[in-house]
Amino acid sequence: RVRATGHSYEKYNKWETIEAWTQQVATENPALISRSVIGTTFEGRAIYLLKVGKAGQNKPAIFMDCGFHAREWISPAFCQWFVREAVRTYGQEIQMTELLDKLDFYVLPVLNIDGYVYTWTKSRLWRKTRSTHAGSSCIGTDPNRNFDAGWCEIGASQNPCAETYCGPAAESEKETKALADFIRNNLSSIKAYLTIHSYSQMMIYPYSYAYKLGENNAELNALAKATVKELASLHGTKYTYGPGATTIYPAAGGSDDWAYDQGIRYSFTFELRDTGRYGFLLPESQIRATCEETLLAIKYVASYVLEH
Ligand code: ING
Ligand code: ZN
Repeated sequence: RVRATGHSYEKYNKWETIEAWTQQVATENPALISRSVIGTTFEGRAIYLLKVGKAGQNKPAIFMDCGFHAREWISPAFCQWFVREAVRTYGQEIQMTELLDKLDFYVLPVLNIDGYVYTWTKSRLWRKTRSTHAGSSCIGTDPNRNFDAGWCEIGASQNPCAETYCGPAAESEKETKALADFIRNNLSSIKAYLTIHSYSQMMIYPYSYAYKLGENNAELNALAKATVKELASLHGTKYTYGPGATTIYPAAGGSDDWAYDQGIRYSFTFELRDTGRYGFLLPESQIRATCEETLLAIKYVASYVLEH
């Protein structure tokens, strides 16, 4: 037998396993985790959100999502790892204890669940959602071109058959609408927005939808520089960093730009390992090291946000 069907933090888990894990990790850690459903996907699956932190009044929050793009399997693996490390090290490690005492992390383990399921069952390199479009037999919208931030102006396609299809309208996808609604409804508490993708080892900040810089660009640049240094301290993994349009490519409709324009001043896209040797097919043997180094980066950003 290849493997039991149980959950493992060092394996890629199929959706049903991740779904059961969200229930179990919340039930087993009631003092630190609560689970909610923020919406349903095109195919009707529940979109779960874990609130991770010690109970308290008026706490600031950091929102982090994984699994925008179906084939980027290391991304959901990291959200699971982060939650495990939060509950494992709370009360043991000074930094994580302080973070969870003073702020809440909203962790969305998989946004594009339908796409993720499709990569497990039909086509490993699928990227988009699985929604249908009137007048086309092509399937799916790129969730990271579907936000109302220069929507479909650059680096996105109006062709439903394209990998970067922006959708028929901003927030046309049930998944992106659910995420945007949650953030809009919690804007007073959310201080940072972090979205986890792969691959290329980059830390990206606004803007991607235009060649312009955010109001606190110098601060974001300095924070990114210090964060990638922290990340590299563990295994020497080198990240580049900068505004999206000039660092990776111009692309409108991304969630980081949208969150930033909502007033969330710390908004980052992380592109995890690797730089192309395995690409989206990052071996399971690299999950541990990738998640360990990324955890350092996320904790570094969170501690910075807490102080500012
Ligand atoms: N990269 C991102 C993408 O959606 C990106 C890059 C980041 C675009 C931020 C726009 C805004 O294309 C991957 N690998 O998905
Ligand atoms: Zn991606």
